[in-house]
Amino acid sequence: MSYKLDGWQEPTLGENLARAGVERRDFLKYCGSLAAIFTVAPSLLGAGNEAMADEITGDLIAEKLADVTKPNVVWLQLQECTGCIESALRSGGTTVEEVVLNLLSVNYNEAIMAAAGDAANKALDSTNAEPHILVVNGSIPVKDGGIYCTMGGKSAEQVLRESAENATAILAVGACAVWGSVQGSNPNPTGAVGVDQIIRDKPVINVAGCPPIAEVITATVAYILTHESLPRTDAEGRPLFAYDQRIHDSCPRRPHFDAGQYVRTFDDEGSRSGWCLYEMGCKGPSTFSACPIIQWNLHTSWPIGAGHPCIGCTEKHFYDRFTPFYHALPNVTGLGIEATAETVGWGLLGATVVGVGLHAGATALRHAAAQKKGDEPLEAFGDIPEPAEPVPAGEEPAASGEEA
Ligand code: FSX
Repeated sequence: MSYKLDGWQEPTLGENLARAGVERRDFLKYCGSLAAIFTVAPSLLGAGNEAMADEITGDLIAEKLADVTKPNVVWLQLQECTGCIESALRSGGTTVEEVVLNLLSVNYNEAIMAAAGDAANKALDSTNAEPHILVVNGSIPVKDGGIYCTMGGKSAEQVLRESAENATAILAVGACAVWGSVQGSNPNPTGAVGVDQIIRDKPVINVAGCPPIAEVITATVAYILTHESLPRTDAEGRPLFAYDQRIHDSCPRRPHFDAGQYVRTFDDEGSRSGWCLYEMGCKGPSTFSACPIIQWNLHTSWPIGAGHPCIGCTEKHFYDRFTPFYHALPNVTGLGIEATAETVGWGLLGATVVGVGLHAGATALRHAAAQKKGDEPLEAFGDIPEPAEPVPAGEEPAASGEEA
């Protein structure tokens, strides 16, 4: 299925870049970073297609992106906090990224457009009448006739259905648009649901997170524009290039988990030494996202990097499943696979080296099995290593001997 839109308007991105005085070198650098995101998870290519990984280069993306002409976009803000569009608008600090965002002709967005009233409604109607990309932030309330979120006298559900009709690609951006998020949590007073619970006759790409990583939002858009197809997704509709890896497997605090070194209070010695946040409620062992790799604010930091446990916001119904956030996950699968490797892993897997690769492989198998069952359970896989005493600040914690 092709997602190339008829009637896209000139000029091309390449022409826009030239007019904006953006150097080709900077554009190539940006495209190189996109290529890196697309290949975060080479496994997304699937068996027999591994060679394609070499084809996803910055040069190729630059070539394709430069030829793209402005697609029209309807970007809806439904029940949400505007954090997602804040994230998207602050996706980078370079002129190139600004121009790439300007590549989209966002004809309707409640948060940033100047138009109001009838003019805004007309902009929405006229864009909806033609092929366009639909981006949705926020959940859709379906209780009580949808009265909890209305625009121009129409319910959010009605606006969504009308906007989806001629859409050639639909992106649900943020946990709210994907699963309903906090509003959709028990007792869900507004009957909040995600986009793919309303739009069932077209694929919906779920860019999960509260908010999603800015680069993942723009990379998903760039992927569609350059590939003229939708990215491959997991069972939850999330693009595999960004949601194929478990946070726990790439976490820089992982050696401390392996060594049984846990933070127990936010200001203890373990906290100051950067130990594992599992006992503080970290949901990294049950959460799939590229957070440790891409991070936020131009790779400045990320929640776990800043010393806060992951709350699992890229996972389905994370608020109902993962609260209280500061309680340790019960019987978490994967916790202790290293600790039990000597008693289980060696014999079971016949390996001579147990490291993250093996761990990730075991995780992938379990994840795939869980996906087949339709949901990702809170996992129960192994024993939790005995906690070690925190070391004083400034001293190196003992390493487990295994690579993170
Ligand atoms: Fe939800 Fe987004 Fe969290 Fe907020 O649009 S995913 S509450 S960051 O803003 O929808």
